[in-house]
Amino acid sequence: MSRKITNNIKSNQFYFNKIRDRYFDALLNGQENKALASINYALTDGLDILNIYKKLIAESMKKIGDMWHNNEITISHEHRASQITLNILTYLRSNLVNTPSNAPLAIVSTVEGDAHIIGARIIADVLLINNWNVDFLGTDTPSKDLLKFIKLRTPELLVLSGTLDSSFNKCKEITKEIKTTPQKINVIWSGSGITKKYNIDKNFNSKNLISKHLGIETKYCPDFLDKDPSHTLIYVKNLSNNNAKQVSTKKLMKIIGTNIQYLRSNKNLSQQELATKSKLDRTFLSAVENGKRNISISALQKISISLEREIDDLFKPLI
Ligand code: B12
Repeated sequence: MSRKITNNIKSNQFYFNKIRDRYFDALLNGQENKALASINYALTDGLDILNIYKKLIAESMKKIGDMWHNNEITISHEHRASQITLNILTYLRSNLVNTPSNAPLAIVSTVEGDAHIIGARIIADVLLINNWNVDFLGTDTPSKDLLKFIKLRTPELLVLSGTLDSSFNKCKEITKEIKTTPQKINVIWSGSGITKKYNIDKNFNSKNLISKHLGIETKYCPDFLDKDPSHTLIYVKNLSNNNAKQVSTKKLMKIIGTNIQYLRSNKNLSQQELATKSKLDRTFLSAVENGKRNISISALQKISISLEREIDDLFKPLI
């Protein structure tokens, strides 16, 4: 495959599948160097980090899991693949994270009884890469101790990952405790134990929706629920935007950028596809999405038409 791939090819399923299969083969055969090489290949080609986590790493681990459950490989093969994946995550983290010391704090953990670390670790790393300080507690944190720790550390955000069906009740208990205290902590949960059981395939950004869907009293609900780390990241980015009383130009640029990114990803469009559709340059669109470039009304109009939304929709945080 040519190294000079275009953005269109990068968003192409064939391209993803090819690199994912290389990564998967390396995991299956215990070849850490090859696994790392395929991730570096994707990075050099400019594949964005969220897609590396979601499409290469998570999908490959799920494939390994299916083989284990079908008795095609042993649990030792699975353990080896999980360890290689954790090493790769450490490699990515050490290359991409440079969190400022005054960044807000998030606590990320799985719940009591749940030993599945990789989903939680991906979310922790996504937050770190996006300038959060993260206390990552790993797996199987006893609820009592977690609650004590939260009181001590007073984070802005608590992220719970639940992979087992039984994790749902643990998430519920912890959230109820937290929402009963005067501390104002945003709580988000996800993980396949919750999203599969409750059939969550879109984001739930209002407590009323979450309450209805999960059958939990609104005041004890998590603040956001989605299976996709990208949407969660957008929600998290908007946490500070939502608190703004008077919106500065800089904040408005951030809100507009985040909204465009959110609506684009909901339509499954790559940056290049949206830029082409709107007759704009991709690098310009990327800077706008990151809140780094001021955008003219005519360019905003083109984008809102491509996204099939009213232009006004782009000015207030959508999630
Ligand atoms: C690897 C694995 C293990 C390893 C874990 C190793 C480790 N260090 O993590 C080991 C061997 C320990 C294990 C044990 C068990 N496992 Co297991 N395991 C898996 C497997 C194969 C892969 C999990 C994984 O890492 N996936 C890759 C990650 C990246 O995906 P993910 O966790 O879904 O995370 C993604 C999203 O869900 C999301 N996400 C996750 N958390 C969060 C949080 C937020 C806020 C957001 C936004 C998103 C998000 O983002 C991630 C990236 O997209 C799955 C099979 C599968 N198809 O998933 C079974 C699976 C999870 N295991 C299962 C079971 C039943 C068990 C055992 C009970 C088996 C047994 N009989 O002993 C034990 C339980 C141990 C325990 N106490 O937890 C079941 C769970 C069924 C259920 N719903 O309850 C599964 C689904 C297998 C199956 N099909 O039955 N397991």
